[in-house]
Amino acid sequence: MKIYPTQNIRNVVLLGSPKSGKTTLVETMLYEGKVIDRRGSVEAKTTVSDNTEIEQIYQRSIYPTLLYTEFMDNKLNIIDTPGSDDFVGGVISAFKVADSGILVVNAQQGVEVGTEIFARYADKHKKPLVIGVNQLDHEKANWDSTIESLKQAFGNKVVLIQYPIETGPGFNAFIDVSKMKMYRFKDDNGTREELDIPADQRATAEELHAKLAEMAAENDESLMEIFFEKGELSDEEIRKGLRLGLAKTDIMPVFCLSAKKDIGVKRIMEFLINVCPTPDMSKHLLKDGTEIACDSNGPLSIFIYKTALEQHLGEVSYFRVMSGKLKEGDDITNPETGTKERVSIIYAVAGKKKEKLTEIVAGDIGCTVKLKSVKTNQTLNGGNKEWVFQPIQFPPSKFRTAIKAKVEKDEEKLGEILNKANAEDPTIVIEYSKELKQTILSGQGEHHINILKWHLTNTHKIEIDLFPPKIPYRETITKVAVADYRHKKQSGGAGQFGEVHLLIEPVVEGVPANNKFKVDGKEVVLNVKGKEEYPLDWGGKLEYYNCIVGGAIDARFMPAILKGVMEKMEEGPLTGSYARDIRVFVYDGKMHPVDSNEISFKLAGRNAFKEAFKKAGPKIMEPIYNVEVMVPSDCMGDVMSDLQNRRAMIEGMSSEKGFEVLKARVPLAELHKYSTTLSSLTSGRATFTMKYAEYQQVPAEVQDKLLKDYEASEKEE
Ligand SMILES: Nc1nc2c(ncn2[C@@H]2O[C@H](COP(=O)(O)OP(=O)(O)OP(=O)(O)O)[C@@H](O)[C@H]2O)c(=O)[nH]1
Ligand SMILES: [Mg+2]
Repeated sequence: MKIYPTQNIRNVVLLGSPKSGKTTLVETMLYEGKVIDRRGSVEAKTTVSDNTEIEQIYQRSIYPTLLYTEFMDNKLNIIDTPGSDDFVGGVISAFKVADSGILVVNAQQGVEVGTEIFARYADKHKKPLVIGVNQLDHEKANWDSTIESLKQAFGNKVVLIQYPIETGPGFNAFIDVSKMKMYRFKDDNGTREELDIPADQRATAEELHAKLAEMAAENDESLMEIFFEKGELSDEEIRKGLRLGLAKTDIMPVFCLSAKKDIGVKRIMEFLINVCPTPDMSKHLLKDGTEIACDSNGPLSIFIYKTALEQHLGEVSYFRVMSGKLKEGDDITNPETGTKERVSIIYAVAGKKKEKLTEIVAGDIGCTVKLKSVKTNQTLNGGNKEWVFQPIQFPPSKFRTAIKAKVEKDEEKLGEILNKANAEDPTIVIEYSKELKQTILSGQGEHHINILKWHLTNTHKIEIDLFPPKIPYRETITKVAVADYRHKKQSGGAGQFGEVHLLIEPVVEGVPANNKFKVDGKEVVLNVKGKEEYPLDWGGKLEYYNCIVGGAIDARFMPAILKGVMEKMEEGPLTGSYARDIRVFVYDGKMHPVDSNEISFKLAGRNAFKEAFKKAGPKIMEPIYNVEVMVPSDCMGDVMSDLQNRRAMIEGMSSEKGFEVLKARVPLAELHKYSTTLSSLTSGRATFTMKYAEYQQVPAEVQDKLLKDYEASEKEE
């Protein structure tokens, strides 16, 4: 393949709801670009893009796939992304390297929740979108309602470049109101005729053309002047206006497509080349905020946006050249780790098909293999450059599960593989929770995790169990209580003796500790001699007061008592969860001249604390999450009643362009597999986000159940 200069490269991400036809579209684009001479299909598991075993099993895209195609002396780097919300990480990483996108909309459905979500992400990343209304050949295709839903969702950004003469199986022609031509297709292989617009379509076409010219003109003053003067713009002027409007993400031009029948595909490719932004138009910032120009004569720098383990190749690193030129054999350095890497080979990529390049320039996307230690989101520079590009910001996870190898000897290997999985897909997060004593695996949804499970079983031959993760409950108290405990042991030689009297009360933020208390109706006054305050790793704090009078307990035993209390705070008296926000006043006790030692006081402190805790109106607290659900209006009732069954507090509802946005606070304990339920309630048409909010006391019946469960599990052990 020849070396394409920056101006002749277009980087385009394909986005859209599941099954809208992205993979089929890129297949046809490769065919039009003569990268392949026969088109495969998703059903036959023969597409270039969905080339992994797991994608073929599920007949859907799972990974973002890079595919080049050559057209009109330009190189198009297309990134085909998965439509399912579970794999959104791949879409987000594609935004980092693409300069524009095609939002593929299924003409059977019109705008779906997924369409809207991806458009939002594109907006956030300031990437212009072209809309491809696909599947117009399908008998259920509905052009008018699709356009209506597009206008509802994206308002007056939507501008028609084309419209079909007929939809359904008879779809074989559309009017292009930019070129003012009709394109008619003779076969399913993209053979087209360019014809004059038939008389009965002229009025509609002219009206839409005028609208298009006006929208194009609005992006530039000189165009505006021409438009007012002549009431018209030339083809070239319309292109210029659209190019400006697209770059500002002010317009979303709409095209007609049947990816399957190769109708409209060539025309959208021409538009990508003639009008869509070139790589040097995107802004790329370093971590320190400096903007780096995409200049092939600048210093060499590449950004790794994806890594993957591929058959026959090993570790493959996908990158965009951010600046300069990368040549075969170049040495580049990772400024963050100091690691030097040699690029022994460079490939242009069309899925599995890799075409060797001797050089690749700024703005182009490719891959290399066998780098020593490169991860997604890293920058590699030539010379001594210290450039580090801003990393891709992956969305927080919304599905948690505990994971364990079925046989213990696999645990170590499992850990290694999971760490690698995270390096390849940063939306897979692994964390060992010391508190829960579980390895917690998080991802974007159950399907996301199941794909990983499939790889563990099939690729790595490790059998695992997935099970609901424990909830990080907290324990606290609600009132004052006292307790005393004598630890005494007389066995053979030296005995053990320690007696501790203590009082506990809840820490209430903003209410300082007092020395007067009411305990069981009696007034108690303590003589506070010292106070220590300990913020706790798991949130909240412990305040520890020394109120000993008359030397009842030696000062040297006070740390041991604290240690005992702390041990019980770490394994709360109710359910073994962390305790928080408690004041402990040690006010009396007894020593033995010979038998008292630290261990005795630690045990006495621990047990006195435990007894007092149980009398002090103990409560279990649970983590509450802010949940925001985006749901089509017709599913609202089901989603709402499901949330209510999850002890949700509905906080608000608002309508947004055909969807309802529901805000609620939901206990984490009730959110297990929420993404799966939501998906089945709405046939995958809804989405949600969740974010930790605060700890709240659990309702009485939940507390009772937790206490019983804990008791039972203690007995078992
Ligand atoms: N009739 C018709 N069917 C199409 C067209 N494009 C795609 N399909 C079919 O729609 C289904 C989904 O197509 P894909 O290309 O896998 O869709 P996708 O958007 O890549 O789906 P995900 O990867 O799951 O997000 C397949 O059965 C295709 O054959 C089209 O233009 N017309
Ligand atoms: Mg696909």
